[in-house]
Amino acid sequence: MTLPIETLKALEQRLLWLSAWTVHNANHLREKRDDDVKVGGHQASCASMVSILTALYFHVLRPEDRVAVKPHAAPVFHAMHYLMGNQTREKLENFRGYGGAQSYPSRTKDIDDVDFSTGSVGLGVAETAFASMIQDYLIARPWTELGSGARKPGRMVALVGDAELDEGNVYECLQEGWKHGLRNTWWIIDYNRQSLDGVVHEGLWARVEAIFTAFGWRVEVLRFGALQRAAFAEPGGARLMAWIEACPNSLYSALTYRGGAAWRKRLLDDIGDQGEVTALIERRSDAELSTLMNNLGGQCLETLCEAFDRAKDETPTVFLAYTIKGWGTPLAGHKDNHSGLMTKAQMAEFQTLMGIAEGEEWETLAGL
Ligand SMILES: Cc1ncc(C[n+]2csc(CCOP(=O)(O)OP(=O)(O)O)c2C)c(N)n1
Ligand SMILES: [Mg+2]
Repeated sequence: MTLPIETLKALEQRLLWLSAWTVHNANHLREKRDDDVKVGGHQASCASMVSILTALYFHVLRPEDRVAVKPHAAPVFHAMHYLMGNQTREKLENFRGYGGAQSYPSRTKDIDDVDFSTGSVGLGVAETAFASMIQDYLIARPWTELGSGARKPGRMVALVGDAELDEGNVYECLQEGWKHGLRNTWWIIDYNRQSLDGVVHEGLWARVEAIFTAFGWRVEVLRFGALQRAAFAEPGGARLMAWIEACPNSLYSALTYRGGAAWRKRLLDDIGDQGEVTALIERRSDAELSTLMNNLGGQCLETLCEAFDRAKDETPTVFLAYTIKGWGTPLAGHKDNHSGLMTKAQMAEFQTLMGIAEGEEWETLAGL
């Protein structure tokens, strides 16, 4: 069964809310023990991946597939299982506490069916490729469940933070995979172009594309969302597209953080023409302009679902999904958002925006 986009959108918004709330509760509401200096958690890292997880889990994943979730997206993974009844409110309330849901997905400590433990960046990524090679080894042995056909082979999927590509083991495993005819492996890169303490180098995507192509992978670059592509088709749209393509990562982040009015000023300064381009920009309110500029490929459910549907054969595939760190929250694009937390005031504003009534924060269907 395919869920309609509106349903996927509602699920995505539930994941955005619940992951942020879980971290907020642990830091600002839960009673602290004397030695709890800081609880932590990563609201912005979660936000950049909510659309990807939604499209993957609720549109394309099959029971036989296995997933390594980027370490800092653990709250999104837990939120998803909470919605499905596989995670408890008690464990979410105790996030990062003793016996609570883990800050990085853990096979031994979490109860919500984690496939690969992650935490050390780059490790979960490589594990999926090796898991796929082991799967092929088993398929070739008739006495195994996979070999006899009693069990279906699955795809091994890694949800990857862009800074995970700094880890050397990723490249060791690309080479090993090439030697062994790697297949049934997907890596979905959350290309928010922000790491722990800085902006990712300009033009990394071109290097990524070249490396993966060299090792026989299919590369799917998901740069623009459906709203953006529709705007590019309007008169003057080609100029807007060219501007986005040339925009440095640091400027895109800064304007994202500052919002619609800042986008308008900068775009009019740079490409305003008193003609088609100006009209395209002026047709939109500040809020609409901000939504448009935030609608990158990795934050667009239609774009993600279509790309996943296209990757039908066994070819190993990397999806380079452009995202916004902190998407949909007041942390979007802020330079210190990696372990930054929404303040109580920002959270209250975000709660209103999400339509969550007071006292219903943990309700699975709140805001719907
Ligand atoms: C092996 C290893 N080195 C360093 C770290 C510290 N560390 C935690 S998060 C992070 C960067 C995360 O950036 P990115 O992968 O882009 O994820 P994002 O939060 O932007 O989605 C680093 C280096 C780690 N967890 N593991
Ligand atoms: Mg990043």
